Amino acid sequence: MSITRRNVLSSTLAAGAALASRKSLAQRTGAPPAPPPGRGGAHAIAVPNGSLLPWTTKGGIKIYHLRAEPVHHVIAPGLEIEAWGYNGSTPGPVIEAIEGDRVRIYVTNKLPEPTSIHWHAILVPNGMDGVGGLTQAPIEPGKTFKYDFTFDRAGTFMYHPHVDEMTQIAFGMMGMIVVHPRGGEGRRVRDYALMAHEMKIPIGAARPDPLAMNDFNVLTFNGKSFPATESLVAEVGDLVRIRFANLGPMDHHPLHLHGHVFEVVGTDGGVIPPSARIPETAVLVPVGTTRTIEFTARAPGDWPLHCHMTHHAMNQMGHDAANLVGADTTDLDAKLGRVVPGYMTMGQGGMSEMSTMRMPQPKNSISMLGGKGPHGMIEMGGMFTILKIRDKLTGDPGWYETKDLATEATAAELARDGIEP
Ligand SMILES: [Cu+2]
Repeated sequence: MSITRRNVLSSTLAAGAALASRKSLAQRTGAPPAPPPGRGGAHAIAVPNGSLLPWTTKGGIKIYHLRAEPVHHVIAPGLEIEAWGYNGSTPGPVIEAIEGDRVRIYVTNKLPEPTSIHWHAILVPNGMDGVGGLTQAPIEPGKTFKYDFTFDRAGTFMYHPHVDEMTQIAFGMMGMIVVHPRGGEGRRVRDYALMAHEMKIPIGAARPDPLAMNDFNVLTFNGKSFPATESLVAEVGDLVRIRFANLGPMDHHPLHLHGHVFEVVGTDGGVIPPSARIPETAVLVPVGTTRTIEFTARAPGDWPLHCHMTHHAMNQMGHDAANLVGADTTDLDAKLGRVVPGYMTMGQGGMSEMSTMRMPQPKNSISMLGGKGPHGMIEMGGMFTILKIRDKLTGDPGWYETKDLATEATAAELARDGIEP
Protein backbone atom coordinates (compact mmCIF):
# COMPACT_ATOMS: atom_id res chain seq x y z
CA MET A 1 0.00 0.00 0.00
CA SER A 2 1.33 3.43 -0.82
CA ILE A 3 1.53 6.17 1.77
CA THR A 4 -1.04 8.15 -0.22
CA ARG A 5 -3.67 5.58 0.65
CA ARG A 6 -3.36 6.03 4.37
CA ASN A 7 -6.64 7.26 5.50
CA VAL A 8 -8.37 9.08 8.23
CA LEU A 9 -11.62 8.07 9.77
CA SER A 10 -13.99 10.47 11.33
CA SER A 11 -12.41 10.66 14.75
CA THR A 12 -15.50 12.24 16.22
CA LEU A 13 -17.55 9.23 15.22
CA ALA A 14 -15.00 6.83 16.70
CA ALA A 15 -14.60 8.83 19.89
CA GLY A 16 -18.35 8.95 20.29
CA ALA A 17 -18.62 5.20 19.89
CA ALA A 18 -15.72 4.64 22.29
CA LEU A 19 -17.35 6.89 24.85
CA ALA A 20 -20.65 5.07 24.53
CA SER A 21 -19.00 1.70 25.03
CA ARG A 22 -16.92 3.02 27.93
CA LYS A 23 -20.12 4.06 29.57
CA SER A 24 -21.58 0.59 29.34
CA LEU A 25 -18.47 -0.94 30.90
CA ALA A 26 -18.37 1.67 33.64
CA GLN A 27 -21.97 0.90 34.40
CA ARG A 28 -21.17 -2.78 34.63
CA THR A 29 -17.99 -2.37 36.68
CA GLY A 30 -18.49 0.91 38.54
CA ALA A 31 -19.91 -0.82 41.61
CA PRO A 32 -18.31 -3.68 43.52
CA PRO A 33 -19.15 -6.71 41.38
CA ALA A 34 -21.71 -8.78 43.24
CA PRO A 35 -21.58 -12.48 42.38
CA PRO A 36 -24.41 -13.01 39.88
CA PRO A 37 -26.95 -15.71 40.76
CA GLY A 38 -25.72 -19.17 39.94
CA ARG A 39 -22.08 -18.24 39.91
CA GLY A 40 -21.27 -20.09 43.11
CA GLY A 41 -19.56 -17.10 44.68
CA ALA A 42 -17.11 -16.57 41.86
CA HIS A 43 -16.03 -13.04 41.10
CA ALA A 44 -17.50 -11.91 37.82
CA ILE A 45 -14.96 -11.30 35.12
CA ALA A 46 -15.24 -8.04 33.24
CA VAL A 47 -14.63 -8.56 29.54
CA PRO A 48 -14.11 -5.20 27.81
CA ASN A 49 -15.88 -5.28 24.41
CA GLY A 50 -16.75 -8.93 25.08
CA SER A 51 -19.07 -11.28 26.92
CA LEU A 52 -19.27 -14.42 29.04
CA LEU A 53 -20.57 -17.75 27.73
CA PRO A 54 -23.82 -18.65 29.52
CA TRP A 55 -24.34 -22.13 30.93
CA THR A 56 -27.01 -24.35 32.43
CA THR A 57 -26.56 -27.06 35.03
CA LYS A 58 -27.78 -30.67 34.58
CA GLY A 59 -27.06 -33.36 37.17
CA GLY A 60 -24.19 -31.37 38.70
CA ILE A 61 -22.54 -30.77 35.32
CA LYS A 62 -22.20 -27.31 33.79
CA ILE A 63 -23.37 -27.38 30.18
CA TYR A 64 -21.97 -24.89 27.67
CA HIS A 65 -22.56 -24.58 23.92
CA LEU A 66 -20.09 -23.03 21.48
CA ARG A 67 -21.00 -22.45 17.84
CA ALA A 68 -18.04 -22.10 15.50
CA GLU A 69 -19.36 -19.78 12.80
CA PRO A 70 -18.68 -16.91 10.39
CA VAL A 71 -18.96 -13.55 12.14
CA HIS A 72 -19.45 -10.07 10.73
CA HIS A 73 -17.25 -8.02 13.05
CA VAL A 74 -16.50 -4.32 13.57
CA ILE A 75 -12.82 -3.69 14.49
CA ALA A 76 -13.51 0.03 14.99
CA PRO A 77 -16.05 2.34 13.34
CA GLY A 78 -15.04 2.34 9.66
CA LEU A 79 -13.54 -1.16 9.47
CA GLU A 80 -15.92 -4.12 9.24
CA ILE A 81 -14.57 -7.57 8.54
CA GLU A 82 -15.77 -11.04 7.63
CA ALA A 83 -14.25 -13.10 10.44
CA TRP A 84 -14.79 -16.52 11.95
CA GLY A 85 -15.50 -16.83 15.65
CA TYR A 86 -17.78 -18.35 18.26
CA ASN A 87 -21.39 -17.49 19.12
CA GLY A 88 -21.35 -14.33 17.03
CA SER A 89 -18.09 -12.81 18.21
CA THR A 90 -14.33 -12.80 17.80
CA PRO A 91 -12.76 -13.59 20.14
CA GLY A 92 -15.46 -15.97 21.37
CA PRO A 93 -17.16 -15.43 24.73
CA VAL A 94 -15.10 -16.08 27.87
CA ILE A 95 -15.83 -19.41 29.54
CA GLU A 96 -16.03 -18.81 33.30
CA ALA A 97 -16.03 -21.65 35.82
CA ILE A 98 -14.81 -22.72 39.25
CA GLU A 99 -12.00 -25.15 39.90
CA GLY A 100 -13.28 -28.68 40.18
CA ASP A 101 -16.32 -27.95 38.00
CA ARG A 102 -17.39 -30.85 35.84
CA VAL A 103 -18.31 -29.44 32.45
CA ARG A 104 -19.79 -30.62 29.17
CA ILE A 105 -19.09 -28.30 26.27
CA TYR A 106 -21.00 -28.85 23.03
CA VAL A 107 -19.34 -27.55 19.88
CA THR A 108 -21.43 -27.06 16.74
CA ASN A 109 -19.56 -26.47 13.49
CA LYS A 110 -21.26 -23.91 11.26
CA LEU A 111 -18.11 -23.27 9.22
CA PRO A 112 -17.58 -24.42 5.63
CA GLU A 113 -14.70 -26.68 6.76
CA PRO A 114 -13.92 -29.11 9.62
CA THR A 115 -12.85 -27.77 13.00
CA SER A 116 -12.20 -28.90 16.60
CA ILE A 117 -11.50 -27.20 19.93
CA HIS A 118 -8.36 -27.58 21.96
CA TRP A 119 -8.62 -26.59 25.64
CA HIS A 120 -5.29 -24.82 25.91
CA ALA A 121 -3.48 -25.55 29.22
CA ILE A 122 -6.44 -27.37 30.78
CA LEU A 123 -5.25 -30.77 32.05
CA VAL A 124 -7.81 -32.94 30.26
CA PRO A 125 -7.82 -36.65 29.40
CA ASN A 126 -6.06 -37.21 26.07
CA GLY A 127 -9.29 -37.90 24.18
CA MET A 128 -10.64 -34.47 25.17
CA ASP A 129 -7.56 -32.61 23.93
CA GLY A 130 -9.26 -31.56 20.70
CA VAL A 131 -6.52 -32.20 18.13
CA GLY A 132 -8.11 -33.10 14.79
CA GLY A 133 -6.76 -36.35 13.37
CA LEU A 134 -4.66 -37.12 16.47
CA THR A 135 -6.95 -37.28 19.48
CA GLN A 136 -10.32 -37.09 17.71
CA ALA A 137 -11.98 -37.00 14.30
CA PRO A 138 -12.45 -33.45 12.99
CA ILE A 139 -15.91 -31.97 13.56
CA GLU A 140 -17.35 -31.83 10.04
CA PRO A 141 -19.56 -28.91 8.96
CA GLY A 142 -23.04 -29.25 10.45
CA LYS A 143 -21.95 -31.69 13.18
CA THR A 144 -21.97 -31.16 16.96
CA PHE A 145 -19.35 -32.78 19.21
CA LYS A 146 -19.26 -32.87 23.00
CA TYR A 147 -16.33 -32.52 25.35
CA ASP A 148 -16.56 -33.79 28.94
CA PHE A 149 -13.89 -32.92 31.47
CA THR A 150 -13.18 -31.25 34.81
CA PHE A 151 -11.49 -27.89 35.29
CA ASP A 152 -8.54 -29.18 37.27
CA ARG A 153 -7.25 -25.92 38.69
CA ALA A 154 -7.90 -22.19 38.91
CA GLY A 155 -6.25 -19.93 36.39
CA THR A 156 -6.40 -18.28 32.99
CA PHE A 157 -6.53 -20.52 29.93
CA MET A 158 -7.69 -20.42 26.31
CA TYR A 159 -9.61 -22.35 23.67
CA HIS A 160 -8.93 -22.50 19.95
CA PRO A 161 -9.31 -24.83 16.94
CA HIS A 162 -6.77 -27.54 16.22
CA VAL A 163 -7.82 -28.12 12.60
CA ASP A 164 -6.46 -25.74 9.93
CA GLU A 165 -5.27 -23.49 12.76
CA MET A 166 -3.47 -21.14 10.40
CA THR A 167 -6.72 -20.10 8.68
CA GLN A 168 -9.10 -20.42 11.59
CA ILE A 169 -6.95 -18.48 14.07
CA ALA A 170 -6.11 -15.86 11.42
CA PHE A 171 -9.87 -15.36 10.96
CA GLY A 172 -10.39 -14.84 14.71
CA MET A 173 -11.29 -18.21 16.24
CA MET A 174 -10.13 -18.14 19.85
CA GLY A 175 -11.37 -17.46 23.34
CA MET A 176 -10.35 -17.26 26.98
CA ILE A 177 -11.20 -19.52 29.90
CA VAL A 178 -11.18 -18.16 33.45
CA VAL A 179 -11.37 -20.65 36.31
CA HIS A 180 -11.83 -19.17 39.78
CA PRO A 181 -10.61 -20.75 43.00
CA ARG A 182 -13.35 -22.63 44.84
CA GLY A 183 -14.66 -20.65 47.79
CA GLY A 184 -13.95 -17.28 46.22
CA GLU A 185 -11.24 -14.87 47.28
CA GLY A 186 -12.82 -13.01 50.17
CA ARG A 187 -12.02 -9.57 48.75
CA ARG A 188 -13.07 -7.34 45.91
CA VAL A 189 -10.98 -7.73 42.78
CA ARG A 190 -11.36 -5.75 39.58
CA ASP A 191 -10.84 -8.76 37.36
CA TYR A 192 -10.38 -8.20 33.62
CA ALA A 193 -9.80 -10.51 30.66
CA LEU A 194 -8.02 -9.14 27.58
CA MET A 195 -7.07 -11.20 24.56
CA ALA A 196 -4.44 -9.85 22.19
CA HIS A 197 -4.72 -10.62 18.49
CA GLU A 198 -3.36 -9.47 15.16
CA MET A 199 -4.63 -9.64 11.60
CA LYS A 200 -3.40 -8.53 8.21
CA ILE A 201 -6.29 -6.83 6.42
CA PRO A 202 -5.36 -5.09 3.17
CA ILE A 203 -6.86 -1.59 2.89
CA GLY A 204 -10.43 -1.91 1.65
CA ALA A 205 -10.59 -5.69 2.19
CA ALA A 206 -12.98 -7.32 4.63
CA ARG A 207 -11.24 -10.69 4.92
CA PRO A 208 -8.09 -11.14 7.04
CA ASP A 209 -5.21 -12.69 5.06
CA PRO A 210 -4.54 -16.17 6.51
CA LEU A 211 -1.24 -16.44 4.60
CA ALA A 212 0.31 -13.39 6.31
CA MET A 213 3.50 -14.04 8.29
CA ASN A 214 4.37 -10.40 8.97
CA ASP A 215 3.18 -6.84 8.38
CA PHE A 216 0.12 -7.35 10.55
CA ASN A 217 -1.77 -4.07 10.42
CA VAL A 218 -4.77 -4.63 12.69
CA LEU A 219 -3.83 -5.17 16.34
CA THR A 220 -6.59 -5.74 18.84
CA PHE A 221 -7.58 -6.23 22.47
CA ASN A 222 -10.70 -8.43 22.59
CA GLY A 223 -11.20 -7.86 18.87
CA LYS A 224 -11.13 -4.05 18.94
CA SER A 225 -8.54 -1.46 17.94
CA PHE A 226 -8.22 1.89 19.72
CA PRO A 227 -10.22 4.13 19.81
CA ALA A 228 -12.90 1.40 19.91
CA THR A 229 -11.35 -0.40 22.89
CA GLU A 230 -13.44 -0.10 26.05
CA SER A 231 -11.63 1.45 28.98
CA LEU A 232 -10.94 -0.51 32.17
CA VAL A 233 -11.99 1.18 35.41
CA ALA A 234 -10.97 0.95 39.07
CA GLU A 235 -11.09 2.97 42.27
CA VAL A 236 -7.95 4.06 44.11
CA GLY A 237 -6.90 1.23 46.44
CA ASP A 238 -8.68 -1.51 44.46
CA LEU A 239 -6.84 -4.73 43.75
CA VAL A 240 -6.79 -4.95 39.95
CA ARG A 241 -6.14 -8.18 38.07
CA ILE A 242 -5.67 -8.22 34.33
CA ARG A 243 -5.53 -11.57 32.56
CA PHE A 244 -3.74 -11.23 29.23
CA ALA A 245 -3.90 -13.92 26.56
CA ASN A 246 -2.22 -14.06 23.16
CA LEU A 247 -3.38 -16.28 20.31
CA GLY A 248 -2.14 -14.07 17.49
CA PRO A 249 -0.45 -15.92 14.62
CA MET A 250 3.11 -14.62 14.95
CA ASP A 251 3.85 -11.80 17.40
CA HIS A 252 4.60 -11.61 21.11
CA HIS A 253 3.44 -8.48 22.87
CA PRO A 254 5.22 -6.51 25.61
CA LEU A 255 2.15 -5.04 27.31
CA HIS A 256 2.91 -1.92 29.29
CA LEU A 257 0.85 -0.18 31.97
CA HIS A 258 1.52 3.45 32.86
CA GLY A 259 1.63 4.81 36.40
CA HIS A 260 1.90 1.48 38.19
CA VAL A 261 4.21 -1.33 39.15
CA PHE A 262 2.65 -4.77 38.94
CA GLU A 263 3.59 -8.37 39.53
CA VAL A 264 3.00 -11.26 37.17
CA VAL A 265 1.13 -13.64 39.45
CA GLY A 266 0.36 -16.47 37.05
CA THR A 267 0.69 -18.02 33.62
CA ASP A 268 -1.45 -20.61 31.88
CA GLY A 269 0.84 -23.10 33.62
CA GLY A 270 -0.31 -22.02 37.06
CA VAL A 271 0.31 -19.64 39.94
CA ILE A 272 3.75 -18.05 40.32
CA PRO A 273 4.89 -18.40 43.96
CA PRO A 274 5.07 -14.97 45.66
CA SER A 275 8.80 -15.45 46.30
CA ALA A 276 9.41 -15.70 42.53
CA ARG A 277 7.52 -12.56 41.50
CA ILE A 278 9.43 -9.47 40.43
CA PRO A 279 8.21 -5.92 39.98
CA GLU A 280 7.40 -5.05 36.36
CA THR A 281 5.84 -2.30 34.31
CA ALA A 282 5.62 -4.35 31.11
CA VAL A 283 5.00 -8.05 30.62
CA LEU A 284 5.85 -10.01 27.50
CA VAL A 285 2.91 -12.19 26.49
CA PRO A 286 4.24 -14.72 23.97
CA VAL A 287 2.01 -16.35 21.37
CA GLY A 288 0.18 -19.29 22.92
CA THR A 289 0.33 -18.16 26.53
CA THR A 290 -1.50 -16.20 29.19
CA ARG A 291 0.01 -13.83 31.74
CA THR A 292 -1.93 -12.53 34.73
CA ILE A 293 -0.87 -9.34 36.49
CA GLU A 294 -2.01 -7.81 39.78
CA PHE A 295 -1.51 -4.40 41.31
CA THR A 296 -3.21 -1.88 43.55
CA ALA A 297 -4.77 1.07 41.73
CA ARG A 298 -2.36 3.78 42.89
CA ALA A 299 -3.48 7.14 41.67
CA PRO A 300 -6.46 8.63 39.90
CA GLY A 301 -5.96 9.32 36.22
CA ASP A 302 -6.31 7.98 32.69
CA TRP A 303 -3.45 5.50 32.45
CA PRO A 304 -2.54 3.95 29.07
CA LEU A 305 -2.28 0.19 28.76
CA HIS A 306 -0.73 -0.80 25.45
CA CYS A 307 1.65 -2.97 23.51
CA HIS A 308 5.05 -1.30 23.56
CA MET A 309 5.92 -2.36 20.02
CA THR A 310 5.18 0.93 18.31
CA HIS A 311 3.72 -0.67 15.19
CA HIS A 312 1.31 -2.60 17.41
CA ALA A 313 -0.12 0.60 18.86
CA MET A 314 -1.14 1.83 15.39
CA ASN A 315 -4.06 1.14 13.12
CA GLN A 316 -3.98 0.12 9.49
CA MET A 317 -0.87 1.24 7.71
CA GLY A 318 1.42 -0.09 5.02
CA HIS A 319 5.00 -0.91 5.90
CA ASP A 320 6.43 -0.55 2.41
CA ALA A 321 6.16 3.23 1.99
CA ALA A 322 9.17 5.47 1.31
CA ASN A 323 10.63 7.19 4.36
CA LEU A 324 10.24 10.91 3.65
CA VAL A 325 10.98 12.29 7.12
CA GLY A 326 13.25 15.31 6.56
CA ALA A 327 13.03 15.12 2.75
CA ASP A 328 12.55 18.29 0.66
CA THR A 329 9.52 17.39 -1.43
CA THR A 330 8.92 20.84 -2.94
CA ASP A 331 7.09 20.54 -6.28
CA LEU A 332 6.85 16.75 -5.91
CA ASP A 333 3.07 16.72 -5.63
CA ALA A 334 2.62 18.73 -8.82
CA LYS A 335 5.06 16.57 -10.80
CA LEU A 336 3.77 13.24 -9.53
CA GLY A 337 0.16 14.45 -9.77
CA ARG A 338 0.54 14.48 -13.57
CA VAL A 339 1.08 10.70 -13.62
CA VAL A 340 -0.59 9.66 -10.32
CA PRO A 341 -3.88 11.56 -10.03
CA GLY A 342 -4.62 12.63 -6.47
CA TYR A 343 -1.07 12.00 -5.27
CA MET A 344 -0.24 13.71 -1.99
CA THR A 345 3.16 13.64 -0.31
CA MET A 346 3.02 12.96 3.40
CA GLY A 347 5.26 12.28 6.32
CA GLN A 348 8.03 14.82 5.65
CA GLY A 349 7.76 16.10 9.22
CA GLY A 350 6.96 12.77 10.88
CA MET A 351 3.80 10.71 10.91
CA SER A 352 1.82 12.79 13.38
CA GLU A 353 -0.25 14.31 10.57
CA MET A 354 -1.76 10.87 9.90
CA SER A 355 -4.03 11.38 12.87
CA THR A 356 -5.51 14.73 11.96
CA MET A 357 -5.45 15.09 8.19
CA ARG A 358 -8.64 15.03 6.24
CA MET A 359 -8.41 13.40 2.85
CA PRO A 360 -10.46 11.05 0.70
CA GLN A 361 -10.62 7.85 2.71
CA PRO A 362 -10.54 4.39 1.19
CA LYS A 363 -13.69 2.42 1.86
CA ASN A 364 -13.66 0.06 4.83
CA SER A 365 -10.44 1.14 6.55
CA ILE A 366 -9.46 2.98 9.70
CA SER A 367 -6.95 5.78 10.12
CA MET A 368 -3.43 4.90 11.15
CA LEU A 369 -3.56 6.92 14.35
CA GLY A 370 -5.71 8.18 16.96
CA GLY A 371 -8.72 9.07 18.91
CA LYS A 372 -9.79 12.41 20.29
CA GLY A 373 -8.46 13.09 23.79
CA PRO A 374 -9.04 15.89 26.30
CA HIS A 375 -5.84 17.68 25.20
CA GLY A 376 -5.81 16.93 21.47
CA MET A 377 -5.43 13.80 19.38
CA ILE A 378 -4.23 10.65 21.13
CA GLU A 379 -1.78 9.47 18.49
CA MET A 380 -2.09 5.79 19.22
CA GLY A 381 -4.21 3.00 17.80
CA GLY A 382 -4.31 -0.78 17.69
CA MET A 383 -3.46 -2.56 20.91
CA PHE A 384 -4.08 0.44 23.15
CA THR A 385 -6.62 1.00 25.88
CA ILE A 386 -7.00 3.14 28.99
CA LEU A 387 -7.25 2.24 32.68
CA LYS A 388 -9.43 4.91 34.26
CA ILE A 389 -8.80 5.17 37.99
CA ARG A 390 -10.94 7.47 40.11
CA ASP A 391 -11.28 8.03 43.86
CA LYS A 392 -14.96 7.09 43.48
CA LEU A 393 -16.59 5.73 40.37
CA THR A 394 -20.05 6.98 39.57
CA GLY A 395 -21.15 6.07 36.07
CA ASP A 396 -19.08 7.21 33.09
CA PRO A 397 -15.70 8.40 34.42
CA GLY A 398 -15.20 10.67 31.38
CA TRP A 399 -11.73 12.17 30.97
CA TYR A 400 -9.52 12.76 34.00
CA GLU A 401 -8.99 16.39 34.99
CA THR A 402 -5.54 16.62 36.54
CA LYS A 403 -4.33 19.29 38.92
CA ASP A 404 -0.74 18.64 37.80
CA LEU A 405 -1.01 19.31 34.07
CA ALA A 406 2.24 19.69 32.10
CA THR A 407 2.05 23.12 30.43
CA GLU A 408 4.28 25.47 28.44
CA ALA A 409 7.08 27.01 30.52
CA THR A 410 6.80 30.76 31.01
CA ALA A 411 9.64 33.17 30.20
CA ALA A 412 10.00 33.89 33.93
CA GLU A 413 10.38 30.17 34.72
CA LEU A 414 12.97 29.70 31.97
CA ALA A 415 14.93 32.71 33.24
CA ARG A 416 14.66 31.54 36.85
CA ASP A 417 16.19 28.15 36.09
CA GLY A 418 18.71 29.29 33.47
CA ILE A 419 17.14 27.41 30.55
CA GLU A 420 17.72 28.68 27.00
CA PRO A 421 15.27 27.01 24.61
CU1 LIG B 1 2.61 -6.03 20.28
